[in-house]
Amino acid sequence: MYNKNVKMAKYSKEELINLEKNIINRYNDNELPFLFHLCGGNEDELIRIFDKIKEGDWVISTHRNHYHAYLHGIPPEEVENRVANGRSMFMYDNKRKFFCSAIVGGVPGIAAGIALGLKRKNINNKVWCFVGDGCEDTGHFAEAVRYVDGWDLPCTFIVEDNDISISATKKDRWGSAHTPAWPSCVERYQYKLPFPHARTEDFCDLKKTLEHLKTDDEYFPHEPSYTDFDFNASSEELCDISNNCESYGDAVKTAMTALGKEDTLFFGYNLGENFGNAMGTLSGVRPEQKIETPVAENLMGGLALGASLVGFKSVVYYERHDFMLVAADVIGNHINHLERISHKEFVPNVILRTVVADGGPFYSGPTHSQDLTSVFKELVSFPVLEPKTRFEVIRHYRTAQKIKGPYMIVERKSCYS
Ligand SMILES: Cc1ncc(C[n+]2csc(CCOP(=O)(O)OP(=O)(O)O)c2C)c(N)n1
Ligand SMILES: [Mg+2]
Repeated sequence: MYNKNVKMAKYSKEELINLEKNIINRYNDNELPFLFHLCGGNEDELIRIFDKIKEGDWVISTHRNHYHAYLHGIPPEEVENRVANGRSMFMYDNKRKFFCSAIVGGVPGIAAGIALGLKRKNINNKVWCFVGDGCEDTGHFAEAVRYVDGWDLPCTFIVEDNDISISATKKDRWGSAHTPAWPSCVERYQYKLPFPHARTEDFCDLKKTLEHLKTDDEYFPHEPSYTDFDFNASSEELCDISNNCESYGDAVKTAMTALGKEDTLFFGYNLGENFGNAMGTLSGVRPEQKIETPVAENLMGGLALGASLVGFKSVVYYERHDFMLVAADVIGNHINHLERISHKEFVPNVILRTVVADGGPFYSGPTHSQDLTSVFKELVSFPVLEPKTRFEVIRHYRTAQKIKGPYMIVERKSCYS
C-alpha cells in the first residue's frame, strides 16, 4: 500500500481496484455531485508502465486520471478528497510533476513543451503523456507527436485504447476500425473499461447528492497572481528607456532584447534568426532562444506553456489575429484557466505577443486584417493590453516580464509605420 517514505507509490491490482471502490462508495452514499471518470481494467498494464517511470518524471493525464495519480505518488486520501471537492478532472501536483486536462487533445502540445524545456535545461527526466483513443482522433495529438519525434524530445505518448469515446467506437467515429501508424514515441495498450464513460451504471439520489454541492468559487477560488504587480512603480526609468527608442518598432525590439536577457524562449514562425526575426524585433535576442515552429498555432501555445512549467519565460509570437483562432484551446482553456483549476500548483509564465495587421504597405483582406482584441478580452481573464506608444510598449512588456503569469500584448501594425 502507499507509503509516504518511498519515492514512488506501488500498488497491486487489487489495491488499485479497491481505491476506486472507495470513490464508488462515496458516490453511492450520495456525496459526489460531480462529473468524474472511474478507472479500471488496465491495472496490469499501468503497473508495468509505472515501473519504468522515475522520480522527477512528468506524468500527464486526462479526465480519467485516478490510477495515474495514485501510481505517481499522490496519496489516495488526497485523490479521494479532491474527487469529493469537484476536482476529479483537475488533478495537479507540481512537487510530483503531475498534470492533466479534461479537454480532449489539450495535453499533447503541453507535454511536448515540457519535454522541450527539460531537454533545454539538461534535466535528465522525461514526460509520460497518457491519452485515450479519443485524443488520438485529434490534430492536436498528431502535431505534438510529429514535433516530439522530429526534435527527439524526451516524451512518450501512451494511447490507452479502450476503443471508446463516450460510447462510440473507432469504427463508429471514423468509418473503419483502423489505427494510425505513429512514430516510436507513441506506445499503445488495449483494455476494456468496466464502467460507463462517467460515474457508474447506477444513478445516485440526486436530491441528497445536491445537498453537498458548493459554489464554483468555493471549489476553485480565483486569485490570480497578476494582480500583485504595480506597473506604475518605475515610470521614470521607463520614460528614459522609451525616449531612447526611435520608434514604436524600436521600442518593441528594446522590450524583446530585455526579455532575451533572462531565461526566455520565443516561439513562433518567422521569428528565427534566418526567418525574419519577427519583423526584425528579435534581432537583439540570442539565436538559440528563438524557436522557429511549425505552422501549428495550438502547438506553439502548448510548447510555450509547457516550457514555462519547467522554468522558462515563454513568449509566443502570433503574427495575425485570425491565426490565433486555431490556438483557441491552448489560449482560452489552458493558459487562461490553469492557475485557477490547478489551485496555483501551476502558473503559465507566458506572454502572448500578438499583431493586428491594421496597416502596413500591403492590404491583406478581411480575414488577415482582423482585430479580435475585444474577443480575446472576453475569452481570457488575464490582462490583454494594447500599447499605442513607445512608452506603453516598454511599460507593458516590462510588466509582463516581471509578472509570473499570463499576459497578452496586442501590437498594431499601424503604430509601426
Ligand atoms: C475537445 C473536447 N471534445 C469533447 C469532449 C467531451 N469528452 C470528454 S471525454 C470524451 C471521450 C474521450 O475518449 P478517450 O480519449 O478515448 O478517453 P476514455 O474516456 O476512453 O478514457 C469526450 C468526447 C472533451 N472533453 N473535449
Ligand atoms: Mg477511449
